[in-house]
Amino acid sequence: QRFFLNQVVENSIIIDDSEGLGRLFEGVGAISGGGATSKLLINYEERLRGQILDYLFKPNFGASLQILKVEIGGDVQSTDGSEASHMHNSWDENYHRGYEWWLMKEAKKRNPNIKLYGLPWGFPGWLGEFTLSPYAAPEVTADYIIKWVNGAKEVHNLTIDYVGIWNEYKYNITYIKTLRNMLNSRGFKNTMIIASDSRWEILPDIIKDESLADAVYAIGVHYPGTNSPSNAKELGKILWASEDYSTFNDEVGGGCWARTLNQNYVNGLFTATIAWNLIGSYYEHLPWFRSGLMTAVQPWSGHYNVSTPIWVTAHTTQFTSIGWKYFGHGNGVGKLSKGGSYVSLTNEARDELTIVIETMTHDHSICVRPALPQYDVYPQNVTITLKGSFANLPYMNVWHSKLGFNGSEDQMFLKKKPLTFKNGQAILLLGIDEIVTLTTVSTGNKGSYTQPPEPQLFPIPYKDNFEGLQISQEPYNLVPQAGSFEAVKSKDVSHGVVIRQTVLQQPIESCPWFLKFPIAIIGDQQWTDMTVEVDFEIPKVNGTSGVFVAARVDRGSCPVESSQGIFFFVVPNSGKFVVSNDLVMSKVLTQGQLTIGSGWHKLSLTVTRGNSTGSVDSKELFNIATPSSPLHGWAAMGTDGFGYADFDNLNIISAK
Ligand code: 147
Repeated sequence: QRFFLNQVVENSIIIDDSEGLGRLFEGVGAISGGGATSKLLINYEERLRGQILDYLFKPNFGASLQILKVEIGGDVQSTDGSEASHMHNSWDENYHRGYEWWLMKEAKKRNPNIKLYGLPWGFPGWLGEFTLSPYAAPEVTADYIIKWVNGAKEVHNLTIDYVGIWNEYKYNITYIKTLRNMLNSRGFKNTMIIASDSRWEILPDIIKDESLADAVYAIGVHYPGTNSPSNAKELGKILWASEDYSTFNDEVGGGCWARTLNQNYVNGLFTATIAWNLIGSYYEHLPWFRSGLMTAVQPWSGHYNVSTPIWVTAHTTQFTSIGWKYFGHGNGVGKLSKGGSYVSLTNEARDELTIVIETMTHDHSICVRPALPQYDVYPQNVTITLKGSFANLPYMNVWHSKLGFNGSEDQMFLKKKPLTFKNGQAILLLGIDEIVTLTTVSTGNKGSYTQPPEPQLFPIPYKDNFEGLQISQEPYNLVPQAGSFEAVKSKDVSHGVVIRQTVLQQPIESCPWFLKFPIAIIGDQQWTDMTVEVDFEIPKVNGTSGVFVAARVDRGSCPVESSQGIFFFVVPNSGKFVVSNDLVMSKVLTQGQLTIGSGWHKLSLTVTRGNSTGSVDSKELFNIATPSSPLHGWAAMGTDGFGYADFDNLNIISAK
């Protein structure tokens, strides 16, 4: 009842469609990728994975997302790992790699109306004819992207609604126009281009180049801080916040997301907002831990967390559809006089109305970027006046959230008593850090499942012979940070399914530097002592010069190239082994001669507080004092530069 007190009228919201409406609403979405953000999700047991997917995609259950944006894997490190390209090489085409296909199908299964959007973070090296620019041969890159769009359709029956250019990198006008023309001529007229998934760089080009403007469906801007320059608004071109949020998903994260979702339209006229990321399913100590709408990082225990941004999202998504329209500014869209904001939306028939109000305070809604100028919010009474099509509404359904701070509990997405209107008016008492949805829509629902299992440490001993994997899939729990690792059938029947590092040449990176050592990490970044073994074979054709197994690998993401740890390399090409304190072998601890034949061999590394030993095929090659740093890190395996190498029987015998 505390919402409906009759107190002094301080503030008013007028909802009126009689002078026309504002822009078309194009949805709230989230990103899987950029990169490997959903990596651990697919390893969850079916039942729990289904629950998580319901919280994300199932209409009238949780976040009920309207857009799913995924990475078009490019074999490059793209934040929390690297995602596989559908064309590692010009002569290769495969639409069964990675987890984005699976994820898109799971999303569509739950919500056939969800829109799909693909964006590359980087590209395999053969594109651009080895110039390390994807724009050197625009038709080749456009063909590569369209092959992905076509693979989605042919292999998975997925319609890709939107494609982007190159995440957070330069666009190229010729390329954009080429992509548009080729999409049209190859039967994908309805696949729209969003550009340029960076900041506002493309705006002046769109203003002065009409044919570029025609090629681009919407200007997609990252982290706009809810604002658009006036020439962007005046242009009338569709504006999207095509990447936003990226904030730790506690209460402040929820506040950031609530303020962003409303004010992206109120201040910036953005009509779609897409969160990075969908689900934080990557190991702790990789960057941006818990910066997803929810978190699921323990496939081995089944533990996951449904976080505040899920319910914040529901406040908009459960009561709107793509194709609804916002009301005009001052007629249902605006700022509250005591702080906070409101947006109103209606469907085409104008027989549904949804109003979303947020009163996030400054300190409780700071996002990771950009800086948020100071402002104040106070508790306030708001008079809501309905005019036009909705003047005679008798009542509206009320959904309420209050983010909990200073020891008070979150109250998320709770259905309250309906708000009754008398003569088209009602009064709402708003506290701070609240979200209220007033709506004629009656299908809202807070879905729930019983508590997931308790968290557990990574299970040791850990053995994987990879026999359980579908061909082309990535190994479970092994997270590529550079290169691409996938299941292939070994020529040697006794090895069955093995894991191959598949990248043959330098990809066009998303990182500010080149990553030259394919590496996949596994386990727990806090591990100090461990014994790790893996079998390997280096194929004769396109083989790498060497392979390694490692312990205490202390970092991932782009800095993985400078990671420290204990790396045990076997380099048959030069007839030696090398033990190095870093991945790039600049800090050699010991080395020696080693002659091994072709075929399978076993590599084994044991690191303890005192000493470290390593063997090949059970023959000890070194026993050295363990270097003083780093003190802990993941286990890892990988290759000495690009080229094929096959791995089997990964065995983490002990680790703590
Ligand atoms: C974004 C990436 O696109 C995402 O993949 C993810 O890494 C995210 C993490 O916050 O960051 O890239 C950005 C890079 C720089 C800025 C914004 C986003 N920036 O400088 O404002």
